[in-house]
Amino acid sequence: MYLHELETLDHVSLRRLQSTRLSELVARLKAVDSEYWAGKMSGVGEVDSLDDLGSLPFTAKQEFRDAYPYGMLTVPMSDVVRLHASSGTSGKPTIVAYTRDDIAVFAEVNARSLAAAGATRDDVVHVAYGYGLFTGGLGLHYGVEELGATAVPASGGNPGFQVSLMADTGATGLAATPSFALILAERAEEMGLKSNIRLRWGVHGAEPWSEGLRDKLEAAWEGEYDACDIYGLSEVIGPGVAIECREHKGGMHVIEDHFYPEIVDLETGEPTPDGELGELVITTLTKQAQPILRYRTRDITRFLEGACPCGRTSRRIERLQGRADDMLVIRGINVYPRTIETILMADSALGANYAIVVDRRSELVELEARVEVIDASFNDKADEIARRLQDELMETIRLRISVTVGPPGSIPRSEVGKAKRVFEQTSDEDPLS
Ligand code: DLL
Repeated sequence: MYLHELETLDHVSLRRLQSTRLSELVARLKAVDSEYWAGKMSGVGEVDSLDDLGSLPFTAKQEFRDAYPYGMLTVPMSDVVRLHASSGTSGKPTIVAYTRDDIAVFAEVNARSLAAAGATRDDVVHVAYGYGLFTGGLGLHYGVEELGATAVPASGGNPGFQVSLMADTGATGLAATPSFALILAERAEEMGLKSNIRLRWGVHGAEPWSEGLRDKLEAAWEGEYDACDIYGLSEVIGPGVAIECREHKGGMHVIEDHFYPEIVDLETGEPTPDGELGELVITTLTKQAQPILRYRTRDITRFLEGACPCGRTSRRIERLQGRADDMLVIRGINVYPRTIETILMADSALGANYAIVVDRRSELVELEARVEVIDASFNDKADEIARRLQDELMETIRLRISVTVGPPGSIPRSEVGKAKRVFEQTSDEDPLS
């Protein structure tokens, strides 16, 4: 563990620490002289402990757009040492700012995350998240350095070159989206370099992925490879908000001495009963430049019960179901792309790449799942596999989803940024072409 004492704090001490940090934060925010914060904090009374959290207002993504670029700052620009941005789906990006202390926290939470996944100072860590405005590359990079391991700032793209580099530098850890980690594994296989690369662990996140994809990833990198889920979002800090430990994969520890989590009902905003699915809401307890109160992440998950064998005492959340905004409503049935992925990836005859096509050419919207077989020996079984998957999808989701099974390599891969899995079809042109 990177910060053993803090990460194993008993419940009462952790809550006391969180309460102190929250009340200090609220007192500070009330004194900020800006239009945004005056509006946000008007009507907020005393906050002495976490018990008062529910009296604080939520924050929505739209507020970043309205306050663009600097309206949410709580410090003068002379204290800001870095900006990141997340590309919005439309319009202006979301700008996020960091003081020197924020950068130190960003490095700390990523060092803690890497250590949870199994990293030590002896690791050579291949960082293949994009460097730049995206928080993934620099966030993990600073975490690797903070831990004292060796960072290789490879960034995204150019998988052939990256695979050679991993073999040459002796990479033992990999930080990459799950989809890019798979592309690297495929390329290493094609180039005959698989046995020259001895990865022990990976931290994979920034996009939804399933248990089936984990199995395929761990099988692809062979040996002792632990593929751990890492969660984060730029509005809160970037990667390092929650991390799976290698001792008990199946849920992520929220780094809750910095990021206080709630799970609320999407519609009402009320806390969901323990263990039920809802929207993750996060309050930053220590951010300086741009703290955020009760941020509605739109990410759907639930709290997991029980102690974790790794000894960390922070609460755990389940692997994300997806974003509320990504939910498809097809003929009255709600379905998250990740639910479809879970069924597809459980099939051992299939490779790990897939696409979902939402066919909107007629009033009656149709869904199609496109997959590829894992190797050419399955090519002549395509029809049988398609029928099997259609039945399973029908049984689980209660929706007729047509399945098209292609040869290995038939689904396009995205080599930079987050994998695109869902494609809209509105004309006769193939949306994947
Ligand atoms: O994706 C930060 C990050 C970088 C996380 C590297 C993990 C690793 P944004 O670009 O702001 O930040 O996107 C945040 O991505 O609200 C989720 O919807 C999604 N997301 C992030 N991690 C996961 C994950 C980075 N482990 C948005 N599983 C979030 C599923 C994830 N979705």
